[in-house]
Amino acid sequence: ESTGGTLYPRATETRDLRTLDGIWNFRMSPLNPEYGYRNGWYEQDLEKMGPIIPMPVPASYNDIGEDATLRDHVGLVWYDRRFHVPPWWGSANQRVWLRFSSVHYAAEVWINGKSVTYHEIGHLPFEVDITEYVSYNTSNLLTVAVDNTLLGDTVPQGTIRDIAIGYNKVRLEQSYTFDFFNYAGIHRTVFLYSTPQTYIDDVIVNTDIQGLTGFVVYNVTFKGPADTLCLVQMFDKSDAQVAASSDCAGLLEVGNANFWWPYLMHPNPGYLYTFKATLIGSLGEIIDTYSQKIGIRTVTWTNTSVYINEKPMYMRGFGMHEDSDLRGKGWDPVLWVKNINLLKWTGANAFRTSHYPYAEEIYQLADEHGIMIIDECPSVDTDIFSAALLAKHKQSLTELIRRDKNHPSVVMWSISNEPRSANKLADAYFGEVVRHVKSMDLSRPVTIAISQHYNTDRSGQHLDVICFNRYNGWYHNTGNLLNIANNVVEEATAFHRKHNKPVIMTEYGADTVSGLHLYPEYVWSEEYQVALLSEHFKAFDRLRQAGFFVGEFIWNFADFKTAQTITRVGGNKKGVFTRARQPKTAAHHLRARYSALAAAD
Ligand code: GCB
Repeated sequence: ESTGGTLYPRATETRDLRTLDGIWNFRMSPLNPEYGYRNGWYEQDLEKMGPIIPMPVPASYNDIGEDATLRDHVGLVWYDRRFHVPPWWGSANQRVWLRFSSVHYAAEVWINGKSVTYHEIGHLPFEVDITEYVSYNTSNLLTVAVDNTLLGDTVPQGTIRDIAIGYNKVRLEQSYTFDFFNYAGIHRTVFLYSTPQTYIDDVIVNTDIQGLTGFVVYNVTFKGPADTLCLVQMFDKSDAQVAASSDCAGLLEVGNANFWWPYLMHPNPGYLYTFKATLIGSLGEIIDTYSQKIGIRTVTWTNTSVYINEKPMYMRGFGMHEDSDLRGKGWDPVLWVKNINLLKWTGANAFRTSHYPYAEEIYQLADEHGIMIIDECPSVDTDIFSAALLAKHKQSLTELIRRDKNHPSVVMWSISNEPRSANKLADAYFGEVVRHVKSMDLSRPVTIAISQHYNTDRSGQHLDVICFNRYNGWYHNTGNLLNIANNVVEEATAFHRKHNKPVIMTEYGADTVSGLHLYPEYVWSEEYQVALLSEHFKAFDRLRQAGFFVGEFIWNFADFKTAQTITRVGGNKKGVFTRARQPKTAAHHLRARYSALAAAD
């Protein structure tokens, strides 16, 4: 049985943890998708059956080799490795869990030749109890088949066609409309961990505030005998216990609480408590424990404003990507600690996980630093609106909300980026998606990054906050800086008038080749990017006076890789940082604005 991998794996006094990260064996499957299956690639070591290449995990496989067929491969690839399970896990009667934090796009997993789980949709974790499949006194073979194929009902959607590559030969070509490279592989950490037979299965935390008091409404769920008891404790930063309860579900009260504040709405942003749950058996013995960091804060909204802890907030940030040289979308702590440092250096207080859920460690960093997140599901350029797509779209949100519900940094759900929402079917479709999100979480506003005209869009009426993307001075009126400020003010105002909801601009920007200087400002130059930013800043200042505008997000934080087209020079160059995370002139310009806003918070 495969579950959502709800809790981030942690070692505790009752749980052991190791990662299976490292260098795995890897083989591309030939065009025929059945080939590896028919030849039993899942039941023997890949290296015994033919040529393999070493493949780092976690990483995208695309940019590791020197061969375009690996980069552009469509269909199945196979990974395997051997691992040992500590014998004491067996003698202590522990369950053995295998958890993938993300495999893009679909994965089937075998242990010692037996299929143990299948998961579809990238960027989201899945896990399986493999206790009955593992051996303790020999090594175990772990095999993963990964399929990167995107079709009309995958999230996100794509199209596949055969293209001729010579006499009687074809290869598959994947196309998609979204603007980032469809990197694939085992993208995040693979965990092997143990729990007791009776174990904590989920912890749900919601917080509220009243004056100086914080309230934590919690629910600890477990698998095991119904008469299992709970102990719940909260500790502050200095490890002093501030609240406790012996109910598995209940309410904790923290007097004089340190609330979680965004950077820099408070001198001490990102304050986190430790929430510890313990299962206790009938003899008073400790059965299982699990700890996680939580923040006490509220998010509320009206038709003009969004509030954190009852204080109006204004988001200043970035659209981003999980993207870097060589690693593609592979989780990389070096990259992300650097990214967070750069975010804070600019004075930003927010980012959107455009256009898919990011690695869980990134949300943990954001929690600690007080960075707000608009958490986006993997549905980008949503189109066609079939029942099959709707089911999968809802599934992606089920898994996203299960995974991220306790992060104080997550202040909004984005259920799509740039859907083709002028389509008649979009109304009912997004109505249903929003209902689904609300059935899981009422504590955060729901949004979509809309690109359709406010008159033709059929999604906005379902949302709590309107986000819109617009490329004035770039795709519209290329090279013309003069109308930007007025256009932005008019469009944001029109969205607000139509829906009577708070409005955020989630994308604007200009492709910029680092080092290209052209004056007077000319497209693709650093000067043009700076000037285009300045015009948007004028609009944002006017909109803030108008009283319904709650955030600005430049596109993009850093340059990133895309599919090959004649409009992308080595990828999308709208970053204010290069792909190597060095500032373009615009980064300094943006920093001056964001820092001034931060100082006025
Ligand atoms: C958009 C998309 C984003 C693209 C960007 C661009 O509207 O949401 O994914 O990268 O435009 O630069 O074209």
